[in-house]
Amino acid sequence: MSSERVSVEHCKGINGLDKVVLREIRGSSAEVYLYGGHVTSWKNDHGEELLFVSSKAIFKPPKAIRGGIPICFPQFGGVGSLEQHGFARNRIWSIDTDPPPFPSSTSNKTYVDLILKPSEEDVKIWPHCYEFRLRVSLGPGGDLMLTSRIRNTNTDGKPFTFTFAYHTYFSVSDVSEVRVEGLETLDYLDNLQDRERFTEQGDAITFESEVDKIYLSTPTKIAILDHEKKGTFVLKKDGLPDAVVWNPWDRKAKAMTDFGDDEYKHMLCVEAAAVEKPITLKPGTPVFSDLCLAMNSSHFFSITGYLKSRTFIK
Ligand code: TA6
Repeated sequence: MSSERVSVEHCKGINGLDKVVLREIRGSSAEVYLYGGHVTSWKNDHGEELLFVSSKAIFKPPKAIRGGIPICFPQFGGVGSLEQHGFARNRIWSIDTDPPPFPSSTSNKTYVDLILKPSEEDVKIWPHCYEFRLRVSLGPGGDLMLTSRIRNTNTDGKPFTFTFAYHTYFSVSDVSEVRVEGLETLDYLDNLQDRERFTEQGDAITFESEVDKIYLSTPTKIAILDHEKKGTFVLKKDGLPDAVVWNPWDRKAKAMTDFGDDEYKHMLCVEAAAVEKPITLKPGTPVFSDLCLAMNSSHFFSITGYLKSRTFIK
């Protein structure tokens, strides 16, 4: 292992579940559980946790971990024949010991490669063969990047179609003081009104009640401004046209057994997703979906590009 990569530690987490801890030279870190290929921690170089994980989260299959970055695949939400948000988030992933070459250099990053393939049971509920490779990397500045490479390995030449989301739970100081920029004036499907379509108003989005919206064809950059923290999360996405914004607020919070009654005040989900137009993939070339998260300790929304045009959707 090259010197940069000594900061990759394989160890046991809660309930003895396998996890990988990435540490970056300047002090930022991230934790990924093989259960769900699930990032459960991302800390900046002051050791401050940037992701929300519920104090009541259950780290035990088949329950998905409440918080961090669950991966919704091959189905987002409850629309479809599968369980809510698909099954990737409650399967045990493996370390990918022989990943194909990565398109862009990650030489200065600390990273881990995970892989998920269907079990015989999975093929019974979703009759497709695939390889889902996930690279989780931590950049020199503490940026967290998730890159998914999904390949259809059906031997019968059949394509498959899926929806997808990085269901990120951001830790915020007070959700009623947070603003989201980048989704103004866009159309969205309201999950609280049978996915009826509406158009968002022209100002930054603020929160005073339950929200569950799927914003369509959004910009690749979205900012979450946390005034109290004097910080801005910058979310960049590639290959994922939509963005979901969710906060259960008080009533739904009380109804969730793996979520604290008041925890809704300190989290906001902003999810890079492909929901409106499912992705169809023929056997062969993989499709990429990138998510890059950065936390800028300033109010000013800074634009640093991680954009890459790499979509092979047929
Ligand atoms: O992403 C928003 C959403 O689809 C909401 O409708 C809500 O159900 C949330 O996900 C959490 O879903 P979960 O299955 O993790 O309880």
